Amino acid sequence: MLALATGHVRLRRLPRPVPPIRETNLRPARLHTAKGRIGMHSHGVSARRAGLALALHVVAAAASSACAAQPITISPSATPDTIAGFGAYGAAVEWQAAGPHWDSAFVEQTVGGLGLTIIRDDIPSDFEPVNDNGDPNVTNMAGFNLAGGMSQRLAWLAALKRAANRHGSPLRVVATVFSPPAWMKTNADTVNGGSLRADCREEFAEYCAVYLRTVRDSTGIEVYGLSLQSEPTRSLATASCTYTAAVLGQLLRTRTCGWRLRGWGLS
Ligand SMILES: [Ca+2]
Ligand SMILES: [Ca+2]
Repeated sequence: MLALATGHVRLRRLPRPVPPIRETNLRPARLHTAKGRIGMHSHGVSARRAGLALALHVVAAAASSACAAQPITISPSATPDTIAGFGAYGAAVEWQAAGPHWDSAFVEQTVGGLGLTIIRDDIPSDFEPVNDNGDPNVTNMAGFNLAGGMSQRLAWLAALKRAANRHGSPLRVVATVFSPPAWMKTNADTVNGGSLRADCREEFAEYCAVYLRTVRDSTGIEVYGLSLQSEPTRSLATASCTYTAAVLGQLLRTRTCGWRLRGWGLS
């Protein structure tokens, strides 16, 4: 696995055999395509794919970078590590912006062209805009918002899965919470940090579990992994929520999602 924590990435076709690829000066990456760009996160890089050889070149970062350059050499002929896949986060347009966020050409480009096998989605904060009912153990689907951002995500994930099937590729979906719904938080907002209310942990579990079940039932995708919070120590002007290590540990040990998902036939 190669963690692309830093660097701008540019793709180009290479003649075979693919020479070693050298990457330097890694910075927060954007993967640019003809249809848009995709934020890069810690995912593996597959430098070769049937009929298509791709190389990732990191454009030299600004000299003012606070991170010391750490050259990495990748040799496609040696496989000391298992590469789990090649992944990215987001669609052609950021979910927070006005859509449309993707089209069939973009999906084909990412799955068929780039060989994407891992995708990260975030659970929209407006998925449960108000509490569905007073019982986190009984779900009222009428209280969940399947329109708007969620409908676009579901259509996009379904299109990714169809493309992966067409190309005979695996597809792993990982989900992340950027912020619980505002009504679950101490600051009653999805932005500017705040924390999950202690009395809403079971409600939060319901919110996550219903998302996972909805994705499965709508697209056939069983989400591979769930992150309960992206960047849990950072309060941002964008969607965010802060946790101490102790509280996040308590949340993990609380009856969060696992017990409910097993009851719904999810693992
Ligand atoms: Ca609820
Ligand atoms: Ca409920």
